[in-house]
Amino acid sequence: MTMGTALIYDEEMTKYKLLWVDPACKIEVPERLTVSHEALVRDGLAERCIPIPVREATEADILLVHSEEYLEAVKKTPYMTLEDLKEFTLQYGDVYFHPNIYHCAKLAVGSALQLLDSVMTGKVRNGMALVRPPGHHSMRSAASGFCVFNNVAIAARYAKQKYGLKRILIVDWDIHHGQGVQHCFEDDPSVLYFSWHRYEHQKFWPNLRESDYDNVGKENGAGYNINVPWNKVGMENGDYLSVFCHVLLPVAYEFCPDLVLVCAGFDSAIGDPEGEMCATPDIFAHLTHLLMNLAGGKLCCVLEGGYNLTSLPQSVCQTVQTLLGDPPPRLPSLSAPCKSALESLECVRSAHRQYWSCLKHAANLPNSHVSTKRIKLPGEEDERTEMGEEEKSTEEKVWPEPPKRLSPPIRSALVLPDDVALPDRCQRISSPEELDPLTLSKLRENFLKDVDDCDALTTLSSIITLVEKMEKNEICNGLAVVHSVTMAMMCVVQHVGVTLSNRVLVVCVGNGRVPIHISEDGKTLVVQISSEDAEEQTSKFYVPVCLKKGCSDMSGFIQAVLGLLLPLGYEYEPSLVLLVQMPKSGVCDSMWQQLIGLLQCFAQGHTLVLMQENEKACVGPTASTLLGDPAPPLEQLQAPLSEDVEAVERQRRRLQADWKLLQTTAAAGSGGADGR
Ligand code: Q9C
Ligand code: ZN
Repeated sequence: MTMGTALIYDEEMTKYKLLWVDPACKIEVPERLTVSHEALVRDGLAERCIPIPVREATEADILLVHSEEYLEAVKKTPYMTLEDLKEFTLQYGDVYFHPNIYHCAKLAVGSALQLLDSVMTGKVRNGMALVRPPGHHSMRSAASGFCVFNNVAIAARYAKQKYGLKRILIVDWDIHHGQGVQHCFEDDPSVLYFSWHRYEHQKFWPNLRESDYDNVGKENGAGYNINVPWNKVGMENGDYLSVFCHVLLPVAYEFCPDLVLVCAGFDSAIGDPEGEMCATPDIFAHLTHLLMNLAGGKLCCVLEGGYNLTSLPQSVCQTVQTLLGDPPPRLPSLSAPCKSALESLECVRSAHRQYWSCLKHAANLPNSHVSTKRIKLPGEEDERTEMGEEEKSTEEKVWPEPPKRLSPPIRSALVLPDDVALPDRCQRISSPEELDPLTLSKLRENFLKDVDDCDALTTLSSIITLVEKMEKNEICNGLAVVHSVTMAMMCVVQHVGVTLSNRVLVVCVGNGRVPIHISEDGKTLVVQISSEDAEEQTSKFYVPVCLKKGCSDMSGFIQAVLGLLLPLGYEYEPSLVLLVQMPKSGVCDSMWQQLIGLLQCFAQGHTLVLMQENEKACVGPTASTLLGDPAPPLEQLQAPLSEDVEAVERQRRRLQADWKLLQTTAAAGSGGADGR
């Protein structure tokens, strides 16, 4: 198993700057890199990474994407006078040149390639390259938007050429549209490009018609370019997560990439003068985590934008700490997606429904009242803000610094029968710590009154010990292999409910009655994926998903996980996740591992897995994923059965009034319930 996170940084890339007055370019400063790197050092993250040296890209590398004429022109810039540089700069938009920028641009490309090589040769699992200049705006023959060479586009071409990769996913979470990347791969089905970007009906830079949602790619590449235009500023965490759950992740799992590259711009974070969005730095922990189990964990993040010198380093730290394997922090009080975000979501899903089987059930045409192209009528109100333009741009946003993410001393602890060997790197809980007499007698009374089984009591007590240590953050997660998962499930839910004002997300995989009283107090939210029809249920806290072939059907299963379970979990915000594998569930190891990996985005990674004694073969894979190893990739998925798609959709529609993150359209009345 390849582990480790690469960090690529070289001070040399801070050694160029704007030499004249240009308001459009003054935000792109060397300090962007120094503050980011210093924050990684200060938080003890840099020392946990594997440092990889930069290199200069070769001409052959650069020519993978750029024209010879352009390379020759840029090559001359180190020898130009200030006047020549200004003049040279003028032919491009929102970019500046400096005598040292050509050198830095070669290092930026070389950094991306060093990162890629380290990941592809198995030296590290994943990594981050802190580079200047950024890349995603530069075109075959043009600099643009602070970018000289297209670092990530070159890396993708290089990966195809050198390693023969068949499918590469590029996720561009920078707040600008990476039109250079889009253009490079628009007819190429082997590179799936996803970008969200501030658009405002084409009023925002780079003001291109082809940045809109209906630009889906050309020829063989049709369907492999996904644009999510934001038509309002102020988008929040819930808006970003909604697009991940309902567009990017389903398509990404269907695409099944060999490698994921991220155009990691942090101008999409709060406080950024360009983006003017309101997502907090800790959202990047989640965006990163959600991508970390694709492609067997091969994930390369390359810095693009990010101009607020407070939110940028915070966002970089969140990203790198997650790459290192620490579970993401809790995201309290997520807001529902706003109406404008839902309009964009609806349009994107509709534009792509003919290309992706996971989106086949999406609304065919956006609601007639929805048009992201519509130009605002005079006098029509802006729903997001009543402030005038000047006021808006001068007001400084404030947000709390993300709290330090403290990892518990023990990552994974197991409660196992004596005849099951303890997997490496785990701790066994064999003798429960002394439980208080009240807990013990309750255990006896509730669960063991007719079983005179001293082993069972020890097991249940050990599980309680494990849960208590998770609550105290002494242990991150755990696995218990038990004689009866139903009894253990009851025991945990009762115990947690009694001791704290907690919420438990119970995820049941497989058939069988869930022995939990569903009350409307919200102490538990149960999601069960099975082949049994339980749809007469009406509680918002019990979500049965019935798949025709049960949990052995990967396409239906992943659809339910991404489109239902993830948004529900984010909105519910549990303090503990209880994942139960019911007897004879039929779930295959790789799907099970993907599920465990994804669930670690909740409750600071506090997941307790329960499995039945006769599933011993699954202990190793389960423990590995709990420890943070990447889940093996699912093979390319078949189209899900239409019955299954409908079953997932029925639950989504039933619940979307109560759980706003399940919304995928801006249909009248469904969006903006809180006025957003
Ligand atoms: N309001 C990247 O983030 N436009 N480039 C500036 C001033 C140019 C951004 C206009 C923005 C380029 C990599
Ligand atoms: Zn940007």
